[in-house]
Amino acid sequence: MLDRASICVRAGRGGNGSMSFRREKYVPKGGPDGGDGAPGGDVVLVATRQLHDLSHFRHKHHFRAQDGGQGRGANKRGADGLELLVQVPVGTEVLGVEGEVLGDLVHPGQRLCVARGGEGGRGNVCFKSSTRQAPKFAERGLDGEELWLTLSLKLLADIGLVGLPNAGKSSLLAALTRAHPKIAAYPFTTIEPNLGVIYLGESTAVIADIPGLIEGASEGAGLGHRFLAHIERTALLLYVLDGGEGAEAWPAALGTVRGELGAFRAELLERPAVVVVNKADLLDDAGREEAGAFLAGLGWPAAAVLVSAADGAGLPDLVAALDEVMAQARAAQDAAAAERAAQAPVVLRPADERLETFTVAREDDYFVVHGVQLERLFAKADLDNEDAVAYLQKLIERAGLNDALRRAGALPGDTVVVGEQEFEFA
Ligand SMILES: Nc1nc2c(ncn2[C@@H]2O[C@H](COP(=O)(O)OP(=O)(O)OP(=O)(O)O)[C@@H](O)[C@H]2O)c(=O)[nH]1
Ligand SMILES: [Mg+2]
Repeated sequence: MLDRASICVRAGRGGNGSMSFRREKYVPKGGPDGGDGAPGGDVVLVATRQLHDLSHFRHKHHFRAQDGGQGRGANKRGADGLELLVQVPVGTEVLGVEGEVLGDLVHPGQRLCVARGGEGGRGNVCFKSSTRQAPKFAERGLDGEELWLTLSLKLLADIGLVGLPNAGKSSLLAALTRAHPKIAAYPFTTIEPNLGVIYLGESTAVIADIPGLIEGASEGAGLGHRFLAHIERTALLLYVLDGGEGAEAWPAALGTVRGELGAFRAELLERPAVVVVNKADLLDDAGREEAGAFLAGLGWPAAAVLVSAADGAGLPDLVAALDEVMAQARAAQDAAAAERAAQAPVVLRPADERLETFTVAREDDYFVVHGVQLERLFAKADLDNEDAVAYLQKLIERAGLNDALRRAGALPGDTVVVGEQEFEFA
């Protein structure tokens, strides 16, 4: 099961604006009629239940949306670039290069736009004014956003089975659901998570059986660490202790497992829980009594039950306990989700700024200008076109860039860098 993948997404480039003049019979000099270029398509991730892991990203890493169409004469606008939909399984978390969370796709059909298409350039008809009757330039379209993302799949199980290796977690999954996980008398039989559906009264819940946890699992010992993430989103944890190990072993076993869960995410210790001592069939009367006393003395979990995955003893009680605790846990989860939704959405992109908002910094023998709108303007400009440069000069003069450059010590002939473009200060 592939639960992590890196992909590169690239939105479409905006189409160039067109530089064109009307040509009609008997009209010797038509006015400008170059249409605008269209924006490039976005790259959008969509959650689907059709996929269950990220294996289709194993060999495909690059995703590119369509470019916007170029503007044409007769005021024709280009066609919008089509957005590219990339399907990911429900439960996919999307991380940026720094590991920051960009989004979490938890509902089927949920969408997340991860790369925005570039703006289209304006056609020359836009630059017509009373003093400029025949603008001989148009803007270029902007590149679409391009970035690397990490996709991380976390199973969306309701109940997580946790315990030391060999405690009988997979056996319980098999006894409670129709799943057929591998079961054997040695530790680390389970090497990949197994899922099963359990019927709880009116509702159903998905149980995840993960590899056994050992001391150090939260730092990567055994197999546990990679899979701890899968139980992060469960509403309820079902701790499984090995009855066959005897009463003295249970507190330590529980302590080890809770220690690792707490080291991975402290909040896992607060999660609603049910504890079972499994393999009741291996216990004599005295052992069963000890188990009863141990479970009754625990105090913290919502419920504690003595069961046997082998002969089914105690399982109806366990199902009843899971049903009850699950209902409470779901109510708590819904309340938390409502609270998160009520908080203001995170703004990932800077708000659009004005042309006058920029900074000038001297670096060695050139000057670097940063400003969202200015950079956009330069990226769209064809600096080989005299008329485009003249138009740009007017705008940057008005925005105060020339003054700012002079104040920063720029002299005629110095190089000025704006985004990816350079020009000579005049
Ligand atoms: N007698 C008895 N044996 C059990 C019971 N439950 C599980 N076992 C045995 O215990 C051993 C381990 O069972 P698994 O279900 O593979 O244990 P696990 O916790 O999934 O183990 P890992 O996947 O290695 O972490 C197997 O030999 C099972 O047959 C039970 O209720 N009674
Ligand atoms: Mg197992």
